[in-house]
Amino acid sequence: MDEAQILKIAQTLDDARLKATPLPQFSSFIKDFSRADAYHAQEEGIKIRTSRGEKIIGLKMGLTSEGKRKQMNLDSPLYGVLTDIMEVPHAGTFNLKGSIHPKIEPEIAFYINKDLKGKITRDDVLAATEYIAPALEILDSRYEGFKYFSMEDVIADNSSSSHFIIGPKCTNFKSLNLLNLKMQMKINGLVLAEGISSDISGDPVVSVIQLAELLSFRDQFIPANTIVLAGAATLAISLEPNMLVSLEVDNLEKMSLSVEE
Ligand code: 0L1
Ligand code: MG
Repeated sequence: MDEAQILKIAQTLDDARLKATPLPQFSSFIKDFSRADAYHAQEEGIKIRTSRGEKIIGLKMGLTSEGKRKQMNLDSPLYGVLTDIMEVPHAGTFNLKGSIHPKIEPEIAFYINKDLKGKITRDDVLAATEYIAPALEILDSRYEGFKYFSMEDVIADNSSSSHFIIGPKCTNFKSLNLLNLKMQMKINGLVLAEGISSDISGDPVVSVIQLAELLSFRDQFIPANTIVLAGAATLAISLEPNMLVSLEVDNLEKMSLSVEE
């Protein structure tokens, strides 16, 4: 695919996001849309956003749970980029205006304070982590129907990222078994999604290792001072007005978000 087509995809997705108007999937009419083209389009989309003044502050891993991959009929983890305006404060309010079909999912975030490049180990990730935190990711696909798209469509659409919320920080995470943290997301007090931290790629730390590896295929890395959303432990739930979403993760402080119209 040539540069002009890639820029057009990035621009079209950016317009769809700003106008909250969904699009048909590009892969339904472009036959040679490769994974490399898709990450290139994602990168161009982020350049459009940073040219307007947004700052890159993080990265997200997506499709990290087996259930989620089956739900979306997609085959492997992917990544996206987080900017400052995507962050909603913990215990704050998310306004649904401007979203197309938003969903929310429970995650664990890592704050990485040293560069992580290429093939890294679990110990490398832990040594580079300043804190972990419970996190909520709000997804919003810019495609019609929010399902059955190809990996390339999703990657170009910045892996369906919309907003994210980082809960209270935990700096003494080294004493925790990060494979065995129960995660419960409640909506208006009812548990609607429940999993365990190992539902995130077998181990949320492995998800960070996979992110460094995916980035290395594009000669990139996880830079110091980056928030990493390691991925969801459960399926995502559609957001509706007047929801109070809370997330409880074993040994971490509870977090919440109010949703309004
Ligand atoms: O963060 C995620 O797991 C989302 C990845 C993209 C698939 C989707 O839109 O649900
Ligand atoms: Mg996610």
